[in-house]
Amino acid sequence: MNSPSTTDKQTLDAVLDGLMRRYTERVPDVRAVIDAMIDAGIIQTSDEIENDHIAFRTMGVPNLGLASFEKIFLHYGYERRDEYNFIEKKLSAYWYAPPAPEYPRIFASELRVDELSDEAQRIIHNYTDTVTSDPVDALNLDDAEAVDQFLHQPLWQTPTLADYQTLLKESEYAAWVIYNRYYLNHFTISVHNLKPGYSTIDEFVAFLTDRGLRLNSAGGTIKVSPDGDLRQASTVAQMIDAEFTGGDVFRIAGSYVEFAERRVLPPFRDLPADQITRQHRREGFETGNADKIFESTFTTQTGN
Ligand code: OOG
Ligand code: NI
Repeated sequence: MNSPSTTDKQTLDAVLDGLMRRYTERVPDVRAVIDAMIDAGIIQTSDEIENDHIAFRTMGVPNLGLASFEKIFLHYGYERRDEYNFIEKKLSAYWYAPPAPEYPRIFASELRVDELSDEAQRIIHNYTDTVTSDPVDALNLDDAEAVDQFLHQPLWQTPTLADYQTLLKESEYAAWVIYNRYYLNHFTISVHNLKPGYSTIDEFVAFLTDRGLRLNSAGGTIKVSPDGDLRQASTVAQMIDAEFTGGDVFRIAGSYVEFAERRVLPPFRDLPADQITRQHRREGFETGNADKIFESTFTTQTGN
């Protein structure tokens, strides 16, 4: 890990705050989960929550996609790590390690647009072709306000409902990105450091279910990596009233909340609990888990 300068940290803090603020406003489940945790005495304030990772989705076309998007966080000292491939969903993803352990990891994915049908490609390019140079190159990445604006601005024209629905039939991911763009897709509550009774994903999922939260059931509620050490669950995305070009308003999937348990790796299992830190636990992500977590925004889960 390289150590970021104080100014880089201040900029990153401000960018992350801006993302979390808008995300909390548009995803009522964030507040619902935090309030339930406070009510149950698991935490006193939301500051105690450890954010395992945040996630973004991108459109893989020239001037956009991961090659453009990742420059923002690489600038703040994030480092690109493993690649993941989702053949059926036509997605590629990487995770990025943070510049210091108090920051969340990033999971960022990209739709391989050139693998879609001609019609879907035509629709996507109709919007994205208006971006004729990499917009991140034009950004002053040391200006937190400019970056915050960028992440929440329309990168292309708001789609029509007809285009959204055509994309939805072929790629739910494409439909999500054409409307939601770089809005934070989810943040992730680490459960393994919570107090006894809530520190395994099974216990935490039981708690959430008890409190009436609706969880993604694709492939089973709890997604477990083959090594058994990365265990994840997520809420079903909340619906937002989206306004389309032409004035149509339609309820579409917004963002969701994820929960992760990273188990202590076999060589460190005998270490006393107070000596366990992030580097003793399972790192990275898992294709099989992620494949199902993507579906948190899909109509098969939202039911809309
Ligand atoms: C990302 C889904 C994958 C994880 O932790 O494996 C994921 C998305 O829905 O964009 O978040
Ligand atoms: Ni995730």
